[in-house]
Amino acid sequence: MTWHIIGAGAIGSLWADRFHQQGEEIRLILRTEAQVQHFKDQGSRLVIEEQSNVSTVPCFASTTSEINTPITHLLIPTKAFDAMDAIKSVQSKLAPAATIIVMINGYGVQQQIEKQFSQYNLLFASTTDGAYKNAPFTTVKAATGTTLIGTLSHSNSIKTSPLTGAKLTDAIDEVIWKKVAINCCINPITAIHDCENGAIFATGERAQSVFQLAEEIEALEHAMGIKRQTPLLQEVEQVAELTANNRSSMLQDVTNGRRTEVEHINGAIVALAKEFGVEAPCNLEMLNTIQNLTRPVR
Ligand code: KPL
Repeated sequence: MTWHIIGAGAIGSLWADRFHQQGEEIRLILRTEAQVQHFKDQGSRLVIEEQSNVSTVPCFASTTSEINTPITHLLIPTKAFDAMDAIKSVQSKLAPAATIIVMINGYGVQQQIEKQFSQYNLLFASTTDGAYKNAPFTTVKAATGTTLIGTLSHSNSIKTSPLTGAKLTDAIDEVIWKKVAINCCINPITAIHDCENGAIFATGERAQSVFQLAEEIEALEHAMGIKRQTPLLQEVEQVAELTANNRSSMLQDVTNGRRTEVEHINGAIVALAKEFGVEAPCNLEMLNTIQNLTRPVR
């Protein structure tokens, strides 16, 4: 099987490594000729660092226009705001019943993709793997998490996961929601205070914001008819403790002067709150603060 992967981001690189270990061929789809040339100049391989282990993943890379065989298996591990354009950019190269796996953060884009590309075998995945890039084609694997995969359209059920190691779920929508709820409470606090996940309760001010964010999200869940088993605050505490030394993805984006996914995280809550007639002032404050926040690159 040949896997096409959009971009050479950290999570996509981890999956390229896994595909390679299973003997599958990997083709990266890069945005520009210059990126393809850079990749070739670096030896046409991705580098994965995990503690003292370094592995390399040989891959073929091209831009979309150079693809000349239909794409049968496509992984989209992009930022939430890039996912829709990513699919559109390769649509003319997709095989009629291509399997497309969308592995993005945030909430809302998945549903838009589901609506617009329902002719394909669309799957959505959510991962707790931790990884970051420390050079253009080099990824540091920080934590092995769990990846869950499933369909949003319940009529389109699947029997086996096309991603070896990813667990099938028939409730991927709930998994995606649960993750975004946690991200809403952790990520902006870490980005605003330049702190690791473990420090979100370190001051009264931070803790107060986390409490309010969680409260607003639970009120929204109530309005939306979403039932939860565990209080959101308890889940946030658990994840913050488990990932205490992590710098959240939003903090990394802010630190590196990159666009964050806040519109698809706290922004998704703000939009839904409006739709369902509930208040979400703290989520709105996080959205505005993060949008205005840029930290010098270091
Ligand atoms: O998903 C994460 C992120 O950083 O985006 C958490 C769970 C907060 C781990 O860092």
